[in-house]
Amino acid sequence: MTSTPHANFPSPQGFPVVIVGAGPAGLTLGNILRAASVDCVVLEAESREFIERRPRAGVLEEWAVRGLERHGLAGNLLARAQRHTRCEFRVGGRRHRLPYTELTGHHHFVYPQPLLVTDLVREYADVRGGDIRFGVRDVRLHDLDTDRPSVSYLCPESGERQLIRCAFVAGCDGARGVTRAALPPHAARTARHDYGVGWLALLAEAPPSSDCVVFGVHPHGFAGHMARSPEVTRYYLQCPPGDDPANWPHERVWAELRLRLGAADAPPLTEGRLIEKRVLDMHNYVVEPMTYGRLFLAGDAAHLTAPIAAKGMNLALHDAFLLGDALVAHLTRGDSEGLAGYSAACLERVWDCQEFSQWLSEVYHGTASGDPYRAGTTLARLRRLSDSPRAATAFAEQYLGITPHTSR
Ligand code: RFL
Repeated sequence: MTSTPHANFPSPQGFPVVIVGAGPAGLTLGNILRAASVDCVVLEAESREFIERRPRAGVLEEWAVRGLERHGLAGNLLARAQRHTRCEFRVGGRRHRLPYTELTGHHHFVYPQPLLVTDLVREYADVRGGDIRFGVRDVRLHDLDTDRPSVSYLCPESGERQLIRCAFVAGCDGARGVTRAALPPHAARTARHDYGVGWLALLAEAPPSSDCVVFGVHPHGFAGHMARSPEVTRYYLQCPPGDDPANWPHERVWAELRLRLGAADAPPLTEGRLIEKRVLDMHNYVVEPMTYGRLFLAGDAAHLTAPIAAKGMNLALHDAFLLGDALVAHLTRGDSEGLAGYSAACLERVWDCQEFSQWLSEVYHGTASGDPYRAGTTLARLRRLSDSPRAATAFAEQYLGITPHTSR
């Protein structure tokens, strides 16, 4: 994959930066480069319609939204996103509300990922005139360890291999992309963690049943409720890893959600048609360093955080901000400090989120583990969150992504 291209390519093109992948990371990076008049091309395997509809994340941290705003990318988001100020744990039939905005002064924004991607594509391609090629096949990276790398792909229209010469390659192609595999094993280490549980991820055509995110901690397993829009709500149900969604017909889903999210004086769940039903195995990985030669990974390509703590898209944006600023500094002013420190700067926040995700996973899954020791420590954690304002504030800071470097 990092080979020298030997084929006889029709007149190779040249761009300072090739971005592989048009998710939140790649599109944000492309927009930052275009705003600084740094030319780039985005290569995306799917169609524009597909990426603008793909449902995924919804919870954005305030610092990430401020970062988008700084780069002129948050207009629609600020006008349309909901602001969330608290979350709620339901345990043993009781509700405990954690007012994180009251504790920290910060809040979450809820804005579905497809809307953000739609905004970012429009701004990049239609407003800033950026080059984006959809439906590309078989992307390959070449000569990454030289100062003249290149990227090739099969053109969907002609079926011919096209070559683009560049100075830098940004690997923003997510968890199932190809750029991560271009890091030779001797040059990078991948740390992995498997939580050993699955989540049935559901989207229901139903208005939210609460004004905040709800975490149900139940001996049957975790259940989650997250608003996405006034019409659509995301729910999660813990299930065995690799479970078949067909094992979860409509009636079983709603019966388990009612049970696991049930609490005295909680309003009943508003039920609706299930428009997405898929099983996610909860596992994480981190690639260190996130760079090799002229390749810089960003977002899920470099690190996966299962949706336990709603961190993945936020981290993807963090990487894109840092990489965008670093590439602009290097390519317009010859300042290479940002590129040299890129991986280390990203990984600080990444590991912070990994640690929080691991902690929260135990809160979600401990009581259903069948292990009375884990169940006991889980309940102790939950009691501390509800009894100690200091513990609640520490939780809130991690949940909102507030770090000593938040303003970066
Ligand atoms: P993406 O969004 O996966 O985009 C990668 C893009 O690369 C394309 N691609 C290729 N293009 C060219 N050549 C190839 N060989 C290619 N291979 C792939 C893909 O088509 C795609 O367009 O990665 P990026 O930009 O790093 O963004 C990461 C986020 O999408 C991800 O972390 C979040 O969705 C995770 N996540 C959440 N994150 C949050 O911060 N808050 C949340 O509330 C939240 N909820 C979630 C989530 C992820 C979920 N799933 C489905 C795993 C909820 C769920 C259910």
